[in-house]
Amino acid sequence: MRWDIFCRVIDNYGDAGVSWRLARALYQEGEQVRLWIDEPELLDQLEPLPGRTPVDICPWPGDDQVFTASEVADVVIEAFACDPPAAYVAAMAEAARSGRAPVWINLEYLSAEDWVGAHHQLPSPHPRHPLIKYFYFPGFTPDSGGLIREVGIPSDSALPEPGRPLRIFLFGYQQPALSDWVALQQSTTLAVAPCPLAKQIAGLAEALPAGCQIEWLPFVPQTAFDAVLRENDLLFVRGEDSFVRAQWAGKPVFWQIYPQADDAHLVKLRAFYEHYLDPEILEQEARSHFMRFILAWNGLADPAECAALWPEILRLLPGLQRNAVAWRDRLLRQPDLVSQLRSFVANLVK
Ligand code: TRH
Repeated sequence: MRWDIFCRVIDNYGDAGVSWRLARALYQEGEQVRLWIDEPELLDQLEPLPGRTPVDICPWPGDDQVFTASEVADVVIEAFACDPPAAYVAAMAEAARSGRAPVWINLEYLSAEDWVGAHHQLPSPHPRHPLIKYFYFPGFTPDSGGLIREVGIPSDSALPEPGRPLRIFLFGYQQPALSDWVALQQSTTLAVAPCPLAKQIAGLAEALPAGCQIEWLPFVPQTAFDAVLRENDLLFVRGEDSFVRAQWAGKPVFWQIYPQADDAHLVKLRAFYEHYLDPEILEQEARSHFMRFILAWNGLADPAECAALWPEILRLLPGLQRNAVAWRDRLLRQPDLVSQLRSFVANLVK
């Protein structure tokens, strides 16, 4: 089938990163994919030429661009409710009137909140056109749309042997807890990806404790990113896509969620860790320590908690590692987003 994915970049790499990963995964399943994106140059970083997956990349249509019904794809995905251009929607309506209505999907933000299952796949009829848009929610439970997952995710992952410095991967937004937390890092390598945290750490370099090494990582193509994550013991990630990849790596995930107005992200953050931290692996007290640490890391509690709780987090590492593997294995038992999406579409066009 022909698939058109529409993506508008709000900021950073997440919107492009998720859309590109989806485009690539659909292409690998033999689908014909076009990605319409307003900042196509981001793809030069996410998967540089030459050798890039041959998905058709189209710059976001200009206001004067016209579309005919025959140009409309069989499946239209708008990433994160970005709204395809009006001229394209008009062409979708024309296609629908001639009996060839495309399947229109709004691929929503990822959330572990309870309401996701009840809203996943809900139809929303267009107020003026003979079109239906379906909400598609990625998620962590069988009643959600699942997560993007490439085939052949390696299933090994263990804590470092005693004596080897801990390798901590850092990719995050600027935040107040960092300097006190860095000051506690003994026998640690901080593997720092290009991001605002890197700039913050560079400013602290003089004050680093002995035994804390910094490794400045380059921005690697998305296809190499998973392997970089797997080389580390603890994964401090952010946004949506790096957060999911860290879960596939089977290492403890410290999520810095994309901040929203009025601390709306607090609910999402808690909802995730309430699913992630397994009561059969981590005692109530351990889970509560971890939750307090992660809230502080996100600026949603006193930033001083990060340093205060770090020794406790280090003691919890064996449990956190078992938890990370159990969580990954649980997710692996659920169907991935692309297979679920293709079956959903196939059922609608039957
Ligand atoms: O860049 P982000 O902060 O993206 C955010 C979120 O997606 C948020 O939900 C969205 O609303 C906002 O953008 C607009 O974090 P994220 O999602 O982890 O995206 C980073 C992407 O960059 C991801 O696809 C992985 C990729 N990446 C690489 O490919 N190589 C690298 O070396 C690094 C550091 C990242």
